[in-house]
Amino acid sequence: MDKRRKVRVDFRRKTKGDTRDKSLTRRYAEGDSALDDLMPSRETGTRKGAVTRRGTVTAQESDGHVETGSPSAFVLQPSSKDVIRGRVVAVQGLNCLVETDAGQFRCVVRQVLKRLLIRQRSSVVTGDLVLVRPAGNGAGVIESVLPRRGVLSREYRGREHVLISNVDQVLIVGSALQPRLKPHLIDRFLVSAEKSGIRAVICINKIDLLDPAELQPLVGLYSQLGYCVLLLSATTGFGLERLIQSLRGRVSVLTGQSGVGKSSLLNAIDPDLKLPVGTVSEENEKGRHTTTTARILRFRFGGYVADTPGLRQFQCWDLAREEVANYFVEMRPFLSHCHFPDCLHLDESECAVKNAVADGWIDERRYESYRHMVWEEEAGSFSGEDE
Ligand SMILES: Nc1nc2c(ncn2[C@@H]2O[C@H](COP(=O)(O)OP(=O)(O)O)[C@@H](O)[C@H]2O)c(=O)[nH]1
Ligand SMILES: [Mg+2]
Ligand SMILES: [Zn+2]
Repeated sequence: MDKRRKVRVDFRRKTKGDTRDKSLTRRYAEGDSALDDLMPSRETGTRKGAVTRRGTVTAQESDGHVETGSPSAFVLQPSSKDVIRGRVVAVQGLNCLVETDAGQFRCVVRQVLKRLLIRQRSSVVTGDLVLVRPAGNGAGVIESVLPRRGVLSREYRGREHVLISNVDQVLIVGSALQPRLKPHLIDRFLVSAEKSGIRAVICINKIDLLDPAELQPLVGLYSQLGYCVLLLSATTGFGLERLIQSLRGRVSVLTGQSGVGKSSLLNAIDPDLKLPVGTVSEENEKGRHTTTTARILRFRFGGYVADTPGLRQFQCWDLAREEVANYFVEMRPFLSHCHFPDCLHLDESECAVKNAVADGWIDERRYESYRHMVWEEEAGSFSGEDE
């Protein structure tokens, strides 16, 4: 009896539909406009709340071969030559705010493009590079979406939903103390970055709270793996020049636990941003009534940063445990040398990865991170937040 119930729980966990899903559903029920574009309701022109599970499945079948994240097909011939290239910096319901060299435009999406996107179960998202036809008075029409790269997405009912596109890099932010550094969390974010094919920069803030020499082993390890590591202090200004250099001219996403100082760092390098600091913003991110629309903010020194609570938990939505090892860069050279081709590098015999750990080629703590991730993946509870 007991045994049966256990099996059923595991199965449900595996199929996901867990916390993230619930919060999406709740926010959707509360009319969160940011979620409009994640929802299939536009398809039939039905109003919010009219989405049925059945509808989702039907559409999936007819268009099953089209991936949400495969955008090259979005490019339509513009209807006229008077189009300007721009970047979508915010999406609100049916409107997109597009920044161009000729200023900002409040845009709607051209009908024919909208229909094409709907058929592909996609929509214009923040970060998209688009061609805009100005319509006077700061209004415009989006004629095409240029091919995307560096897409961040999350899972919703087993499907990928793009949150933001054309991301150049993710800054994985931790703090030296308060809260103390969590290398396992860094490793998870690194795996997500590797899988998304997005450059990762490791930032350790609040370096003013301890002797930087204490972090040397960790900094050495990640540097050796090829990751850029920045030691920072939003309070004293230490390292901020290098941070600016790494953000300038790129689209960046910051990820990391609450309280590590992400907002403080951004305010310190660009006071115009005026982001809320401290527990208040933490509350907001979890709260019900704040806007969760993805937007990207422009730095005064050039470049953009995404300001989206949902992106805080930057993680993979469809990571299989068999592929985790591929995203630990130092394991790659050994993977083809295991005795079993489907080796998970856990308890198998003649495992080249475990041998490499024993011989000191692979850091033991990193290997522990790997084991944890594979176990969690098995339990279906991979989570980048909290621990
Ligand atoms: N000592 C110290 N405290 C910092 C530093 N950066 C931020 N803090 C504090 O850490 C807390 C959380 O900062 P916040 O920017 O809101 O973190 P976020 O949740 O990651 O955006 C605030 O009380 C900040 O004043 C730093 O470099 N050194
Ligand atoms: Mg913050
Ligand atoms: Zn192995």
